[in-house]
This record gives sequence, C-alpha cells and structure tokens, in this order.
Amino acid sequence: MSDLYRLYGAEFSLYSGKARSYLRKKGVPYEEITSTVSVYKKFIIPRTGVRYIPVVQTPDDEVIQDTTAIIDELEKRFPEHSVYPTTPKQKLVSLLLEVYGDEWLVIPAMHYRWNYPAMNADFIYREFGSMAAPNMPGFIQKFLGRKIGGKFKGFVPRLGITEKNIPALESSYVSLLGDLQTHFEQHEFLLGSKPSIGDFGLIAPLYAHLFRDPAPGKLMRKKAPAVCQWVGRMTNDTASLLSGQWLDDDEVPETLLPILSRMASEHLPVLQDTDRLLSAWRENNPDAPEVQRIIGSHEFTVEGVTAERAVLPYCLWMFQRPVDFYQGLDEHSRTAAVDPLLEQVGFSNALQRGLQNRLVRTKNVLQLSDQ
Ligand SMILES: N[C@@H](CCC(=O)N[C@@H](CS)C(=O)NCC(=O)O)C(=O)O
Repeated sequence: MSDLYRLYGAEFSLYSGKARSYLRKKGVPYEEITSTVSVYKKFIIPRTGVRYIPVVQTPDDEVIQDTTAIIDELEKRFPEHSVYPTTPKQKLVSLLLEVYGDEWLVIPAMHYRWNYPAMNADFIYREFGSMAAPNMPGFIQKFLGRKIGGKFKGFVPRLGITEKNIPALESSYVSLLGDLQTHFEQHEFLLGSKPSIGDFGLIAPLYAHLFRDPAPGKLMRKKAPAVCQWVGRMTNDTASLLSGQWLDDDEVPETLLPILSRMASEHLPVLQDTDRLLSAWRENNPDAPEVQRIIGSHEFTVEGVTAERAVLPYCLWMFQRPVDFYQGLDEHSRTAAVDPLLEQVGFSNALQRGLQNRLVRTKNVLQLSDQ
C-alpha cells in the first residue's frame, strides 16, 4: 500500500467536494481515484456494503464512508489545526452550518443541476459517463451517463422540488447567495481566516453543483462573486488551516445571522418533524435491523410555499452533533453565550429540547440506539 490516503470520488459529486476540500485545506497527502463502474464493483461496494461516494482508504487500509465520519477519523490522525473551533458559539455555529450545507442546500444544488437542461444536460451527462467508463468510446459513455445521471435526476421530486415551489426555492437560494456574498466580502471563511467544519458542509453543494454546473455557476458568478472567491479558497491546494485563525473572543459575525435564521425557518422544522416521524416509524417497526433511508413523506415550507418531500432520517444523525454539543455545554456557556444567539436567530428551544431518537451508524447503515 502507498503511504497516500485515497479519495474515491468524482469532481461532480457533492460530498466528494467536501472531502476533497478538507484533505487539501488540512494538507493530508492523498490521491484521488475515479469511481468508475469497475471501482464501484471491485472496491466501493465490497468494502463499504453501500453505493455512496466519497470513500476514503487510509494507508493502513481502513475504509471510511461518509464525509463526516471521514473528517472525524482524519481529525484524530491529524489533530493539529483542527477544523472544529473550541469556543461555544463558534463551535455550535460551525456544526449547525455543516448540517445546513450537507442536508438542506442539496435542494438548490439538485434543482439547479437538473431543472436547467438546456444549459446543463450535455455537460452533466458527459461527466457521469466519463467517470463511469473513462476508457470506453464516447457513445457508450453517453449511454451510461444518461443511465446513471437519470437515477440522480429521479431524486429531484423526492427532495420536494416541484413546479409549484420552484420560484420559492429559487428566491430563497438567491437571498442566501446575497447573505453569503455580504459575509465573504468581509471574511475569508465563516469564522475567520481558516475554514471550519461549517465551511466544509457548505462547500458540498456550493462547489460541485452550484459553482461548477453551467447554469447555477453563471448565477453565482453574477450575483455573488465573493462566494466564487471563497469557493476558490476552499478548493485550491493551499493548506490554509496551517496559518489561519478563528475570530477573537468567540465572535460569530453578524453577517452569519441571516443565514442561521434561514436555517431556523426552513430547515429546522423539517429536522424536528423527521424526529417525530422517526418515533412513529420505530413503533411500527420494532424489529427492523436498520433504519430505512426514506421513512415516508412530509410537508415543508419555503418562502410561504408548502410542498411534500421524503423523510430522510439520516439528517438527524447529522443534527445530533450540534444538539449533543449544546447539551454538553456548561450552564454558564449556555446562558451567557449561546442561548441569546440561538434566540436571536429563531432556534428558540430546539437545542434545549433535544431529540426523541438517537441514531448510530454501524457498518455504514443507520440504527436506532436505546441511548
Ligand atoms: N452523507 C454522505 C452522503 C454520500 C452521498 O450521498 N453521496 C452521493 C454522491 S455525492 C451518492 O453516492 N449517492 C448515491 C445514492 O444516493 O444512491 C456523506 O457525507 O458522504
């Protein structure tokens, strides 16, 4: 085995962008292996038991699937210059924005990728095809690209993206871009001059889809040039973690407040409802060996428009992280620092109340734990 870490990913894959950015910013020695059909068959599926990318293989042949698990394992192996701030507000905000990027901004990412076919379709099918079978003739790549890409396009309605709410989803995303623009005009990263776990969550949708695909890329360049520059800082080869600093005195810049408020009004109700529905699912499926990827559907509202989407329990595994962090804080940190901030952005008692269910990931599948 070589002494390099291996990233099995793809340039156009949302979560691969998060893992790659982390590896680069952290200065981890790695090589990227394209996830061809053959690599899926011979490596990814047998070693992980599931069909997701990215996957990281360590030099001692440990195989890790899921970007949060990858980052946390690498943080143990490379503990210097952590991507986790240590002060209460900054750490909580960075954990919340990781969840928001990973789990919610998939909506604009998938919408702008798949609902602008005149600008994107040729590009994205070619990308899927050349990843799947890089040495095959063009017509086979085209066929495979459409087949594999079509599967991902099929997720669009399940994420709750429909004719009815597209104007609302676009309006929300354009406002978010405006808020991010204001923030990145003043700060290099979310919380200072080095990226935190929150930056890595946001780069997932904001690189592969929203920056790199032709239609949303044009929108981002027009509306939010400072966000494009942040994408550049997040994806270049400079290991900026080695030199940057968090802002002093646990400061959370004012410019992040509208972004947290947007998360509180759009995403938080979905997280809370997912927890409620998972309790009901648990009662109806007491002997299920694992939690299914989708456990029904529920309503959600963006900019006053309500639509229906799949209930995805995985988002709770992510949301447990900020909830656990909040609940582990001492009384003084909560009341003096964190609670006023949460109140200000509309999280009210969500973290205080906690969650009804606890999820664990075992062998890359989710299970309910008895706590
Ligand atoms: N939450 C996981 C998700 C990995 C994931 O969903 N990857 C996408 C590509 S970006 C995938 O492989 N999807 C296949 C599928 O959904 O069946 C992570 O952080 O790595």
